[in-house]
Amino acid sequence: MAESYNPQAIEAEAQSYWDEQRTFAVREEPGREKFYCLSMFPYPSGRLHMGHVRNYTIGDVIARYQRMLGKNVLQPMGWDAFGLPAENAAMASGVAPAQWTFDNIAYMKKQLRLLGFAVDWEREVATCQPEYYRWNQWLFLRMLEKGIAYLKTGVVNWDPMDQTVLANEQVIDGRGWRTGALVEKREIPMYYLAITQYAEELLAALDQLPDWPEQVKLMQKNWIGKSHGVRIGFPHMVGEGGTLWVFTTRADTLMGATYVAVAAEHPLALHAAQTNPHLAAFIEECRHGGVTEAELATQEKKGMPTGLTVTHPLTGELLPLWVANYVLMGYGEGAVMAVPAHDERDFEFAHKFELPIKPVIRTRAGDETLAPWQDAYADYGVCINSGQYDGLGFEQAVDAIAADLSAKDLGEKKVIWRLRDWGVSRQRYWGTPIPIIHCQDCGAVPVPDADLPVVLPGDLIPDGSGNPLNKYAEFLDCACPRCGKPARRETDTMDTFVDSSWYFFRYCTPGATTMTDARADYWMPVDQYVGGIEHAILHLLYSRFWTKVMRDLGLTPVAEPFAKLLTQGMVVAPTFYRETSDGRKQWINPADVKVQTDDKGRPLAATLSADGQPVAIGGIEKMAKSKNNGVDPQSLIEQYGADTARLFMMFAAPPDQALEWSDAGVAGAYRFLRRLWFHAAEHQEAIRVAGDPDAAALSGPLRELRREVHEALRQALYDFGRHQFNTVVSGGMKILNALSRIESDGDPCAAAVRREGLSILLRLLSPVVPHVTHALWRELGYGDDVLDAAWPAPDETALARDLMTLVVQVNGKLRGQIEVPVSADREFIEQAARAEPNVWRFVEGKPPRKIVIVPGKLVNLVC
Ligand code: ANZ
Ligand code: ZN
Repeated sequence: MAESYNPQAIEAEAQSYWDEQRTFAVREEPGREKFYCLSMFPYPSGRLHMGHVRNYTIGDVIARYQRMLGKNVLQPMGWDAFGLPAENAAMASGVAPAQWTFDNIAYMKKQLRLLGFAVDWEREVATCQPEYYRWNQWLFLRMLEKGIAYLKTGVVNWDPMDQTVLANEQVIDGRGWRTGALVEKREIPMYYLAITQYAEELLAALDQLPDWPEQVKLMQKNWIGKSHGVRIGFPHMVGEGGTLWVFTTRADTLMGATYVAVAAEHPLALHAAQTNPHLAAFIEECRHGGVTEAELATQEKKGMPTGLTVTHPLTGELLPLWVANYVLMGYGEGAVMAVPAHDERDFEFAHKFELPIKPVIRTRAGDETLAPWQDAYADYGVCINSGQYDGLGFEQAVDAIAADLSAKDLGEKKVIWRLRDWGVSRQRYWGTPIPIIHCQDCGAVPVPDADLPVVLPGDLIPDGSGNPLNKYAEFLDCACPRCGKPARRETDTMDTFVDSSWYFFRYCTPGATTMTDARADYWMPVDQYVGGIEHAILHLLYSRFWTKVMRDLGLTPVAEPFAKLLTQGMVVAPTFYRETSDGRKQWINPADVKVQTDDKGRPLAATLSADGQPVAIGGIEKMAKSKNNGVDPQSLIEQYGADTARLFMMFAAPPDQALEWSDAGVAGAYRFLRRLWFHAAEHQEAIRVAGDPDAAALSGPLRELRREVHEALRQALYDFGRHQFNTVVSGGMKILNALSRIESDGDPCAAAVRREGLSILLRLLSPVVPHVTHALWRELGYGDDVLDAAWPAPDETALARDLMTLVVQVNGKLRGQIEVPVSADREFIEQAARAEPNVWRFVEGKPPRKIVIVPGKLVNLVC
């Protein structure tokens, strides 16, 4: 074999071996345990980044580990191929979105292949292919039939200059990204998927996902947002009179309500605006504000009185009615009873507009009567200033108040949800066409199944003025499926979250002529899903929902798509910058910087390599273009090879924690692989001819050394099971260190221990560094393919210790320690303890009065 480690040659050889053997192509094998290992598929942006490399390496290590355990492992890969960047690229460079996307896929696929992932590429899916998205359309039609998909008006961002709808990310500070024009809200008809019909199950089933991170489950839970509260009516005399309903989770604070506020779109606000131009202008202003909840929570509190009043349902007091920008039309009743003493937002608002603040809950400090109030007290406590409800705790007060309101027909307990139905219509080109045809006579008519897929033309070039499908007659013009008259095709496409909601089913059934088939019943659910925490809410929730819809349509027996979830940590790196003359930070790539460090490796100062002048050291941050602190995986692989990249990634941090980039760490990983190669090359001949170690015949250092190997193996196997790959790698390093201490190759016992030790090491590390272990497995004559080898198991006889260490005490004080054979009897231990020089000094040679022996632990001599 080659004397020196040549990763490029080794990796190319291993990869072509796997390709020729079709090593990772799998089929269903009923009766054999399967393992479906899935990493979140990438958006084909053009190049892999380090986050991808980390994600897919973690997934690959798990997949290969499970395969070594003997399971039938499916690890597929594909492309989340629809989305806005392809349209932007088309606009910027004139390359059609389909072309751009497939070019990127080809390039990134080459990069992925260089990393040696154990992927069954015969199952590759790109979501922009008609054979994939036709099933988005097909399931959408089934949802229409079941009333899960429906049409409703929704609010969109409208750029008045470009005459186009903008995606949320195209609105920057309230203005269109291209035109800079003030963005307006427009109401247009859109399709929604009734995910709220599944809210209860989506929430309850989280409890049946023990192998999901708690944090992710909590985020889903908050997003679904089940609120128990009371719907309370405030009678009013507006128009012909009526009742204004609010929703509150704090009915116990009803006696502290000092005003009532409605959303700008609320009918009472619109009514008041008819005779109040100021209010009308304010409502108009609110229409330009943010739409997301985060925007509403953080924006400055604005409001205006309507001049109207409503009646407190219990006291009969008249309360002023305000319009406030922090009240959402789409939540609860679109109206709140405001209790400034106990709600942050109401407090801020009341403070600003000098509305009364009335405390009705005892604070823990008992200081509620002290004015002026600094802040709302939002915790629970007993009622005060609340008449007959004084002294009641939260639940008692809510029950009593709800009962009294109910007697007047002005209240009832109610559960509401934060979760909204999923609006899937996008006024964008590069997505799945919504399979609807608009006919003047028949209205919105579903495309018949036989006419699916509605194929998206791939070569239109958007010019910025909206969806190019709107001007493309070949797509637009069609016949009404119902009456045959000329009709117009729907040009909205589906939210790209649809594409990622079921791709894991499609991987199971390549070539299927139905949405899914029995093969998916074998593979689903995904046993291990690996991906970024940024998808903890929407992608996972939509996938869970889509799967449940498929289940209800009889397409799968599976209710939850992902049995286990691992959310990997970020890849972070130091940042460096210089300030430009106008005070902006110019970020400098770490590769162009020389850093001086202290003896603990902490950075002291940095200079730009090009000019030797200092640069400022910024914080450690997520690798990103904006901070110019990324390292390109391609150059890493070219310099060191894929195994080094993989080894560094696995060794530097546990998968779920942040991984800090370190050039020294990468170089260290490379050195280890070189040492491993060198060790194997040096002892190749001896290993090839050596036999198996005879456990009984081993003694002394060789026996001890073999014990170390098996102990490291035992620990590493445990760490593999809990996905603690960094300590798996350090276990491998321990084994190599132990084997390096074997001196002689001439001694057959020594050669046997080395042979066994290296075979353990290669199998153990094969999931992490598959190429070098593949090559060495063959070179050392262990077999053809390390992937077919049995997963190593520690040998119990090797683990047994010859000697044990006992602590020796004199009168309970630690005075020394002794090593005795595990089989030593009491007398032997006593003699050894007394012979220990330090112990001898303390007992002064006198026989002790009593000797206590705790087996395996200590000896205490009582004098
Ligand atoms: C009175 C009150 C007193 C409230 C108090 C809180 C604290 P969750 O838990 O998220 O369901 N609210 C209700 N509808 C709203 C809307 N359309 N827009 C903005 N806020 C609204 O929150 C329920 C609480 O959010 C309700 O309870 C209401 O304020 C507010 F000391 O009512 B509360
Ligand atoms: Zn028609």
